[in-house]
Formats: sequence, C-alpha cells, structure tokens
Amino acid sequence: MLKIIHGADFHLDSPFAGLSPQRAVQRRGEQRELLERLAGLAREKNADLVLLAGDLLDSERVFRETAQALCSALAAIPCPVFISPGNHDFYSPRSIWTTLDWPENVHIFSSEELEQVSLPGCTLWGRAFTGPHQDACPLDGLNVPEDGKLHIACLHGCVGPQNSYGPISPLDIASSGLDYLALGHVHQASGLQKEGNTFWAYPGCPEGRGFDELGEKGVLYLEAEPGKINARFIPLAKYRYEIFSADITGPEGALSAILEVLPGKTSDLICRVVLTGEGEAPNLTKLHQLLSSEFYGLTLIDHTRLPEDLWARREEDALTGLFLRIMWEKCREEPDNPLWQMAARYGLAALEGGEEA
Ligand SMILES: [Mn+2]
Repeated sequence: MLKIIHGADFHLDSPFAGLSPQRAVQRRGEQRELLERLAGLAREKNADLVLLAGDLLDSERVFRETAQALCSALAAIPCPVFISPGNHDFYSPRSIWTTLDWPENVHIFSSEELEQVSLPGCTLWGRAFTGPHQDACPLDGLNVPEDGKLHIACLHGCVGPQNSYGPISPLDIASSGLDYLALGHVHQASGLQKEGNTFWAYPGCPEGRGFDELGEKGVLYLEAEPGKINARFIPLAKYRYEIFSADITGPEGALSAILEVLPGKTSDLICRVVLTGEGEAPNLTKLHQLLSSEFYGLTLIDHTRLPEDLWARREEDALTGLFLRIMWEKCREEPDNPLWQMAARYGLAALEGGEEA
C-alpha cells in the first residue's frame, strides 16, 4: 500500500489585486506557510509520495522568498516529490523549474511528452505544460500495461469538452487503465471520481483567494493499491472565505439574525454577511464595530428592503410621497438591485430629517 499526498493549484505569489498592497504582502506570506504545512503533513502521514499537479505558482514572476520557501519545504519532505507544471507555471528555460537548484527528492516533469518513472511499488506517469495553453489531451492515448503494478499519473489538465488547458474526456480517463489520475487545474475539490477502472480527483486549491473560492480547502491523502484507492480530504487552509445570508425580518433585529447564521468559530473566516429581509435600516457601521474583531475579515452588505408600512406612505400628497412613488417604481423595475432600496432609505431619511430641522 502506497501513501500519497496529492495537492495542486497553490498559486503562490498571487497578486491579490483586491487587497491593499500591505494586506497582499501578508497574504502572500501566508501562502508560503501552506508549504510548511504540506511538508508537516507528509511527515505526519509518513507519506511515500507527494504529487503536485501544477499551478504551484501563479506566474513565472516569483519572489525570492517564495522560491526559497518552496525549496526548503520540499527538501523537508522525507519522500520523493513530483511536480507537473501547469498553465500558470509552465516549464520553460526562464521558469524557476529550470533556473533553481532543486532538492534531490524533487522531480520536475519537463516535457509535453508523457514521462514514465519507475518507483518502488508504483509506476508514475507525468508531463508538463510548456506554454500557457495546451490543446491536446495530456493523457495522449495512454494505455498502461496490465503488469499487476500500481499505475499513477500526475498532470495538469481540464476534464471536460474541448478546451485549451489540456482537455481530458471521461473516455480518455477510462481507457488509460491507470489506477489513479492525480489532476490539477480546477480549484474546487472534485472528491474521488471513477471512470472505467480509473479513479481520479482534483484536490482543489489549498487556500481560497477570494469569494469565488469558498469553503474548506486542502489536499488529498490517498492510500493506493492496484485497483483500490482510498482518499481523504485534509484541510490545509489557514483562512476560509465564506458568504452567509442573514434575514433581519422580525422583532429580534439584525445582530441576532447575523449571530444565528454564523458558525461557532469565526476567527479563521474572511466573511461576507449579506443582510436580507424587511425592516429598519441596519446600522452597518455599528454592527461591524461589534462583530469585526471576531473575524479575520468581515464585510457586511445591506440587501434589506424598506418595511411595508413605510412604502404605504407613498400615497401621501407631499414630497415624501412623490419620492416614495418614484422609488417604488424603480424597485419594481429592478427588484434585484439593492441600490434602489438603499436610495429609498437614504432619501427618506434626508427628507424626514429636513422636515424636522
Ligand atoms: Mn491551471
């Protein structure tokens, strides 16, 4: 039985364009810590093999600290590590795959042709992207011999119809005869899949980078024998991106509505809470002050609606009524645009304030 750790899509040195420059530096630093946790996991599991299926780096521009962190983390892994460069970190004479001195236990696939490596207890197949696109199937008609050995492939590619990121069809997988196909490219973990007699999986990215990469992120831990694969998802991320929706309708108010939808532990969350429902305008500044120290990051978004009894005032024969009639129409024309609701609230507050002054 072979113990394998399968990771992909670390996208180290991502620009984190949505964050302040300072915060982006911090996040890139935290990405490097993922490498230490990967090495720690390999030691803890006493792994026989670590497979990294591409897009370990976000681009060919790599900070020196990252290159160093990568080398020292991989050197601290007490078993062979195989890297299959992907579309973001493709193999080229300029890439760090060529220019850096890698630890002895690290093997980097360097050709578009499938390469075969014989290991104790396993035959490993792998290949590299050598440019940002790849129109042919990376399995390239592979059909492994029935020699009773464990056959595994590690590569970057996109399962699905024709695409330029190494298209792989279910039939390609089934006819490969592999025991396991370790893939990278898709950032959402696939879970263990099977096509024909071949198991395959995307572990997903090990840490989310934005609100399009939600939930638990990590790597796969596999126990492999010919024809038999057990896979377990191991969370590796320090922080998780999550979006919650809290309905403020009712007498309890916005704060209790928010607390109700949150999990017990929030200090590892980069969180967006969308307030919905009907009621008095929530005081986002105050709510943020009350809650934000419990989170790594918190954004509150107001998608609530004005209460019905306030809308009823659009019948009034005064400026407020006229304003509410216009806003009522706007809200009906674009019911999913929260800006009109917000405009109605602010406008009403301004008008009422004005009358009182
Ligand atoms: Mn990719």
